[in-house]
Amino acid sequence: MPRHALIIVDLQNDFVEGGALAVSGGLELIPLANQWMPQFDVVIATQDWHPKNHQSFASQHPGVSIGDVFDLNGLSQVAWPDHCIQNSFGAKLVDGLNLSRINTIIQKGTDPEIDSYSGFFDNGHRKATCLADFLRSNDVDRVSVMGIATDYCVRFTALDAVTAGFQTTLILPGCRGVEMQTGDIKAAVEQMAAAGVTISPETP
Ligand code: VGL
Ligand code: ZN
Repeated sequence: MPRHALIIVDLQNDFVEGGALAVSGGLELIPLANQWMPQFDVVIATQDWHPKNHQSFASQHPGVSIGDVFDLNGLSQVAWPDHCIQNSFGAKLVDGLNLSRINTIIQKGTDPEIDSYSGFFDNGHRKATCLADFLRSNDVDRVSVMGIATDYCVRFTALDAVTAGFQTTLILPGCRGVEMQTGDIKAAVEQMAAAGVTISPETP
């Protein structure tokens, strides 16, 4: 029987209230994730997992400020505050998330020279993580995506999922975005819809 996976994107301390790159409403997703996990055959969590010299950090580039866009090894890169540094508190999955229901954790963003918003590939689509292989070897044909941030990691994870051939749903009430510019979240949702992602306003 083909199976349905829940992909929980980057529910980590640095992305929720009080974190280095806090996204408004992030903490609200913890009870939702816990409530929804039992309804899926397979549950995956992604984890942004940067070395402390990650080149997406504004701190690594004199003269670059947080939010600036610069060229990183040929790719357009947003400069972020230091966040999700490997083994730090900020990189931990949020307290209260029911880890016992999570089948595997996919770490990404480990190469200091390239960012990795998607749980499937780095931003240059140069290297794949284990996520697609994990899903296929578990007979998954459908994925539903929730988490942080709608306009960054959720967006690129859902786009890569649908491109990889998985029937992909975005659980809208389970997502929160950065909204660096007004309209970013709306544009991200429209891009996912145009790519074939089903946008669900309902809870699963
Ligand atoms: C993310 C910015 C930088 C995310 C990760 O999880 O959406 N955003 N790193
Ligand atoms: Zn990051």
